[in-house]
Amino acid sequence: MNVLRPRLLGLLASSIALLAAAPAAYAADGVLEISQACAAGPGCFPGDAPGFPVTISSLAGSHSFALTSDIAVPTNAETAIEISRTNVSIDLRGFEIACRNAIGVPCGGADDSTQFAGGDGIRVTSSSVAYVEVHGGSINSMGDDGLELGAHAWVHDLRTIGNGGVGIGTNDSSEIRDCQIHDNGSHGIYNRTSGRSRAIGNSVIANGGTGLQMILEGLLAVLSYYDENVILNNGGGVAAGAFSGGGNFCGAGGGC
Ligand SMILES: [Ca+2]
Repeated sequence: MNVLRPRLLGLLASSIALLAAAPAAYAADGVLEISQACAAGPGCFPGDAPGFPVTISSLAGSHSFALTSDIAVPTNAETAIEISRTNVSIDLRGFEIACRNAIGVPCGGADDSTQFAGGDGIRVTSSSVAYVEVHGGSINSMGDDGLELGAHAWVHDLRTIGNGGVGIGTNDSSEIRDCQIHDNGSHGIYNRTSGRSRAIGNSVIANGGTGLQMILEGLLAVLSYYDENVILNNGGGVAAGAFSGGGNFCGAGGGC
């Protein structure tokens, strides 16, 4: 009998065990992929522990991320994706992030109105996590906010529908462009801190709070700018503290 064979088999077995224990890291062209299987399972890349949320940290090894399936969290207290590193891009690739119960029924609507506390679609771990880009899909029926990002966020070509809290939340110096923000429980667009932001070409309809809340803290608030938006049937229209470019269409639920 070949004496090397048992040792070889042992090495093979331990290698398989290591592979099974390691977080699954799928890299195609440097893009790290996020799927329901890895998100609810072993984790999607280094730094992401098993189960929700998917954690994007500096350990992940890339600035570029993309969905490869719909993502469903099972309760309205859970967040789908949480980001702790600055300068990250997430391409949703047409997929949906949502809260759905065991039989697939949307489970949103539990707004706790507290930043960083409820079940959000995608959020940063603190307001100092800046320069996050999200685009290309939808975030629906989450317990709290669709998006809860920090300063210098760039959100475009996105739908946020029927979330319990804010549709799209950012901090200062952010850009929200070409998004549909409908039927969320709180504000449509909420730029929480001092202005210097732009909202361009969005459809902001039937949100429970103010359509555009681009406020309000300090003098810089007046430097926010919005144009080419449709803002209808929200709890309020546009909060004071932003300049209109004049091309907005506003109706019921307040002027702009
Ligand atoms: Ca995780």
